[in-house]
Amino acid sequence: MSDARGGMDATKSRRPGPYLGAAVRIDQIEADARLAEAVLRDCASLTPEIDMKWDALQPGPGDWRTGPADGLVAFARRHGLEVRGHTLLWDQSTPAWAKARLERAPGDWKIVADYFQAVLGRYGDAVSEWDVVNEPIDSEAPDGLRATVFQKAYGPTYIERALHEARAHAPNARLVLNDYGFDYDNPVEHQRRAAFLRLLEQLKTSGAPLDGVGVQAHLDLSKGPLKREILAPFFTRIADLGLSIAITELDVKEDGRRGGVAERDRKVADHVQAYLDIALDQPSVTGLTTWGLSDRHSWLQKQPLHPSANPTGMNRGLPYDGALEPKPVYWTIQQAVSGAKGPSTLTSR
Ligand code: 9MR
Repeated sequence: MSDARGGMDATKSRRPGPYLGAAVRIDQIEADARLAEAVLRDCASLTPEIDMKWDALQPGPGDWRTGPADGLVAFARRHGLEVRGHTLLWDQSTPAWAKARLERAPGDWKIVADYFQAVLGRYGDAVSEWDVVNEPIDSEAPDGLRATVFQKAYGPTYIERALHEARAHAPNARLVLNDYGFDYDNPVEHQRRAAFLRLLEQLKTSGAPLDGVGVQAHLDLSKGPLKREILAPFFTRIADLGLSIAITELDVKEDGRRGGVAERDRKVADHVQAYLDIALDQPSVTGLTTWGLSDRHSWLQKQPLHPSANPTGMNRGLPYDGALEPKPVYWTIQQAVSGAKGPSTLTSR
């Protein structure tokens, strides 16, 4: 493995900075040489956007489809990149057959144990960090925990059990809980932060093998300014528990999508700058992953628009535009992570 912490150009680093990574799909990398070039130029870490989810790996009980995940892992290995394993347990990516079993036989842990054994057995050496549970928080639930199929089958201790199970099969990987909605100053996100911190404290107190957290950071220009007084203490509380923090799914949803492209791109870049100014001040932040590289592949293109938004064209919330040209936010991210100063300093890894 390369030194992931060196980022794209370690010689320009202000300090050994956090790694830079992106969510990718191997079919898109293979189909598009410019995307592959961008991945290799910018990334020290890859997250499979889809291919390591349970419904992708095992759509039927005996039906394993590991081709794409194997391909991604092989690509990462070939180029000395880290892989973030995303994700072992996520309600939304649990295949229907597994959900049915969990509902039929609540309390029977074997289905999770078998799945972890198979996946961690296959990818254990290749993956440095696992999102063991994805999106466990629900601000509206009385205990702050989402009523997932796992919560219903096993009760709230499913998270702790999942961490122990993961540790048994992946002794060296960093084990992480990953969630969204921690970024803004509004009542829902305030409750989400509080519920997440409560969960982390409980897990540390009970001795669960939790190494870090993933803060997704799906930013949204309509949700108002990012506030240091809100975000910095949140990161500090996590760090004080001895946990590392990875920013795992950074992107920006635009609000109006109106005005010229330059103006829109500046707003996106300024928002990310504000976020990274706060987040990267926290030394426990180990890495920064964007949820895709090019707007062309962004999940946000399929999301409902804000009511006032211009319905034509793309959301411009990732480092590269739809034609794989870097935008201002690309340089904001490069500079924040590695100290690079602008287009003239772009160098290959
Ligand atoms: O971007 C991903 C999209 O292409 C998939 O259809 C979807 C379901 O697998 O997952 C999206 O990624 C999500 C990630 O796994 C967890 N956090 C929210 C991301 C955006 O929905």
